[in-house]
Amino acid sequence: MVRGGCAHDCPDTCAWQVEVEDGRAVALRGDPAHPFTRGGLCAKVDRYPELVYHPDRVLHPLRRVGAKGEGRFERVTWEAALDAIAARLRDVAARSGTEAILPFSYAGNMGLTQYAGMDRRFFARLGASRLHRSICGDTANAGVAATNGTPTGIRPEDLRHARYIVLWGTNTVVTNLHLWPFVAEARRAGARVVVIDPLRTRTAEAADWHLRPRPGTDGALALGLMHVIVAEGLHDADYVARYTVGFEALRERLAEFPPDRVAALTGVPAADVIRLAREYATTRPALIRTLVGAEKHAQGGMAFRNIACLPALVGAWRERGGGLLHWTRMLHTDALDTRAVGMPELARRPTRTISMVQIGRALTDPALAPPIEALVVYDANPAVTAPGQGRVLAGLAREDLFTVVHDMFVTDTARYADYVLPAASFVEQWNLLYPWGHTWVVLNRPAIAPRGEAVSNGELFRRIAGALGFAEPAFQDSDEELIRTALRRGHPLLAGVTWERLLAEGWAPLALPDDWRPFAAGGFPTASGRCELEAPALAAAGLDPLPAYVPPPPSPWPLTLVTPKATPHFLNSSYAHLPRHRRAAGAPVLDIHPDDAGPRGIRDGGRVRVTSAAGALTLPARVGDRTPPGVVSMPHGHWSSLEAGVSANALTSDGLADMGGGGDFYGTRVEVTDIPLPTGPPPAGRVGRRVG
Ligand SMILES: Nc1nc2c(c(=O)[nH]1)N[C@H]1C(S)=C(S)[C@@H](COP(=O)(O)OP(=O)(O)OC[C@H]3O[C@@H](n4cnc5c(=O)[nH]c(N)nc54)[C@H](O)[C@@H]3O)O[C@H]1N2
Ligand SMILES: Nc1nc2c(c(=O)[nH]1)N[C@H]1C(S)=C(S)[C@@H](COP(=O)(O)OP(=O)(O)OC[C@H]3O[C@@H](n4cnc5c(=O)[nH]c(N)nc54)[C@H](O)[C@@H]3O)O[C@H]1N2
Ligand SMILES: [Mo]
Repeated sequence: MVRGGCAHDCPDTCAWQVEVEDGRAVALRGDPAHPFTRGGLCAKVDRYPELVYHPDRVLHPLRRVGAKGEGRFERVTWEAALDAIAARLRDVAARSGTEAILPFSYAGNMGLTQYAGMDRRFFARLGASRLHRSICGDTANAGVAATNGTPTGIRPEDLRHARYIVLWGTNTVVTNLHLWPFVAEARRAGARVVVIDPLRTRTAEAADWHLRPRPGTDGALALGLMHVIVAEGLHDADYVARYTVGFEALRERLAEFPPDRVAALTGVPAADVIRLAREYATTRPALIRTLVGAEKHAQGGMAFRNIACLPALVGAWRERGGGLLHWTRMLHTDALDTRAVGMPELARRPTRTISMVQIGRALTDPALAPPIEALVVYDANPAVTAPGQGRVLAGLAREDLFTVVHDMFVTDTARYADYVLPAASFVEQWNLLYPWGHTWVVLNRPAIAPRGEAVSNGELFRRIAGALGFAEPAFQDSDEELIRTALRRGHPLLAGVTWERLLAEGWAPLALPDDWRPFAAGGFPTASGRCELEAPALAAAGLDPLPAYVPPPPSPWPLTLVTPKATPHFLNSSYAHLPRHRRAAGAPVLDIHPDDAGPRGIRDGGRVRVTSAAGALTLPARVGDRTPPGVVSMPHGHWSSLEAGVSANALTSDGLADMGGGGDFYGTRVEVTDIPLPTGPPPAGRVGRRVG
């Protein structure tokens, strides 16, 4: 048995144990002793050896022999691949400068060692363009931090103490499974569970009460709640006076958001706004749980900024289990020596930054100087996961673009690669996991040797650095050494979190006090040291310093498309190509409300055409109340190559949110039209084609 943990981009970061027989990983189970994940794994990874030994795994370097996108490759040696890659990178650098080279990575592997280690050292030293890795969480975090100075809220286990739980734009049962037992525990003790989500998700179905704002209107809903709380004197005047700034200015702003107007803006009935405000303000401890659902909108940052004002207004931070539960990663990055791991000082000069959300634009922008001529993709599958897929694919198809993809499979992105390099699976590599959904550091140690010629991200960039002749000792550190480096800083939160303990036990908690209430008595890490109901720093960034919501301009497209993580069987686009997972998830369908289906002549099960400014696709409709009127939805993650182009991002907008550099793609505007069934005689072409 070898101890490890899951490096997927997921708040749960499960600790697991791998059973190994004759050098083969035969089974995987959750570590029952781990206090947060408690022995459970999810439907994605509970049979992880299926992925490790999958016949489609890339086990050797591949060179493209077909057209871009076609997916035809031949096997080459590592030496040949590295020589060719080094030669091409040198060539691009000589012709157009090193900024013509762009890394594209996200959190396919989100352990510190493999997410932001040797790769960061390599691209800093190379002088490549930087990637703004902002597709997930940055907008939400910027919004929460605008109010509280940090995205960090309470410890997730303390949710069990809450008696009023608002799951705001998060589908806990599907996306954050291991938090659900804590919700259930609180509920057994009498907690009420409220879900705020336009869609009727599995989590909404499991809640006591489901409120359905129109997508992108949470900022207005939060203002409406604050209006009622202050108008009825339900706020905690003592907490507000001691630990916040800007209450009087906020009160004036709230006058603009009475329940009737908020109902008109959000679609949530005024009576429900009032009731939620009263229940939230008068039940203790009251907890709001957010992740990222409400961020992917034009005003997503402001929505989180507004939501984050609520706990301070009612003094919810005072009680254990009260406040905001949002993000724990910052505690880990504060504690670990992430700088010593990534070594940003290897960069000799500043270089430009490209937004990952707008990678399609960057790859196709004729005005971008220098253009991106070489792209190195790892830990990501942007052909499926980046918004505005049409432009992304057009960019990847450019004949003058040199693309290297490091992955375990020939993904839809890898189909466009000049070289595909084999990546190690989680059970084949070292990693230090620093979760964004709990406060336990988890060590992953390799259980088996990498299959074939697969290598970890760390080893990949050591090899490319070697091929380019980078002589700095920074490029000699092993993956294990990077882990020891991260732990070396002596930060108080790492008291007891040692390499030796992690090796022996697999995981260890950040050293937080047992009864940890971060803002029970103020102490917000803002400029003022208080919770900033009015935030002057926002004004400096050209944003409203007060909680705000501005109705969006009218759109020519009548419906809003939300494309969430809807199945427990996919992790973004990962697993969406494995037959068992694909079958379990089912083929994509478009959820549409009868009020929208009826006038369009759309029937349940009938095929529909969905069109947006970015693209169009055809799929079956499911008519019902999973979406409210005006909103349609299809799941995210399906591969275009496997689903005849039915991949959510074919439709999505690649605009930016107001803060943090995230996207606005959950607010994509679309139209849906019925595709009539063929009727009458068969088409002329087929008539008379009888043989004989
Ligand atoms: N099974 C599974 N689990 C996953 C993932 C996965 O792909 N599959 N992905 C992982 C990743 S990368 C992440 S970031 C997390 C994300 O975890 P979540 O944030 O929980 O997931 P999302 O599906 O992005 O969004 C949650 C909900 O927000 C709703 N939503 C959309 N727009 C709005 C809005 O304007 N207001 C409100 N109130 N709600 C809105 C959507 O309908 C959706 O149900 O999940 C992680 N866990
Ligand atoms: N429409 C729509 N678009 C979305 C979202 C949505 O809900 N709707 N969600 C957004 C969010 S929140 C996120 S986080 C992004 C996620 O977008 P991505 O980060 O692109 O996520 P994945 O699709 O999981 O792709 C990760 C890839 O990394 C590979 N991988 C895994 N481990 C390793 C490793 O150790 N090394 C290397 N080199 N590769 C590895 C996997 O095989 C997989 O192909 O998608 C975003 N896009
Ligand atoms: Mo994400």
